Amino acid sequence: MDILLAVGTAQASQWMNAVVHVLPHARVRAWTSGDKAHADYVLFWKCDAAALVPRDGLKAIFNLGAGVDALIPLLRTASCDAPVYRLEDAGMAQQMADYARYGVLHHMRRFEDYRRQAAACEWRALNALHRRAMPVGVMGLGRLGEHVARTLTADGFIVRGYSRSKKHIEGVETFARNDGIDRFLDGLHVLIDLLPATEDTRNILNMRTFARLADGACLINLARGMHVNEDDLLEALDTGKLGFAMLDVFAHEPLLTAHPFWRHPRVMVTPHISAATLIDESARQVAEKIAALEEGRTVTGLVDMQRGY
Ligand code: OXD
Repeated sequence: MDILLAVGTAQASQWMNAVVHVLPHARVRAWTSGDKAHADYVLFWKCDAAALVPRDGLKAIFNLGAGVDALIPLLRTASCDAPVYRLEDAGMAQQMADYARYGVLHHMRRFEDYRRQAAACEWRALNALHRRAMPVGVMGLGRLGEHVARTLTADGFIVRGYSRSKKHIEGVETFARNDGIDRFLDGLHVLIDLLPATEDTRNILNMRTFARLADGACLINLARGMHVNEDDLLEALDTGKLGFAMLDVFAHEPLLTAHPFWRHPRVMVTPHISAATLIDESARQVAEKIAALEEGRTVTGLVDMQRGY
């Protein structure tokens, strides 16, 4: 079996070692410019569209990250119509839940207010928020969003979930796009974004969205920067409609030095680290899926090109 590894990041050699380890009987090669040769499977992350050209024997492409939004236009450029599988969790859900939980606790215990007070050497206890009185909303209930919603529910928070189609998650009040977004948003104290990046979700976090939240609410964006209308977010923070934003993803990454988010007193910026891809675990998952495909078994994580995720 021929595996073509097309990884355009500094971790390419780590991926090579991991893939060789989990697929010891396969011929694994790294993509180089001009390679149009036979491959059964292409494993792709942040590489050149030319690696995706239709090739002899190609059965599937594996996206070696959570989001397929960057891959889809490259497939179009390369005129490739092979099925695409995404990574499912592979250790990312726990990391997302850790990040989200940190943000929710930060908000509940008013650490942002204490940080400001401390800067002025002000010793003053504030009324704490109570977890049952500060509903948390998770937008996007895929593998990652569902895990975050379940984790926060288990922590005793009142959690609402929003997704394109109706999902049932024990203990979570769920809303589908057809129900309208307003009932989901109304009065949320924390809004966590884990939506996929599609044309439907572009700019979904805008002034209208923020206006429905509780005053001083917290936004945690773990999904994509293209979801945020940045001017609206800055205005909502400046007026106090939003009290705090924890942002891990941006429309343009790395975030430019001049960007106001860096210096905004109510924004915490992290450099797209909410869930790192765990290479060994991910390679194992890909190998299991390849084995299943080879045996004609059904494999989950197939990307729906029409929906875009
Ligand atoms: C992503 C990732 O898709 O880092 O953002 O996996």
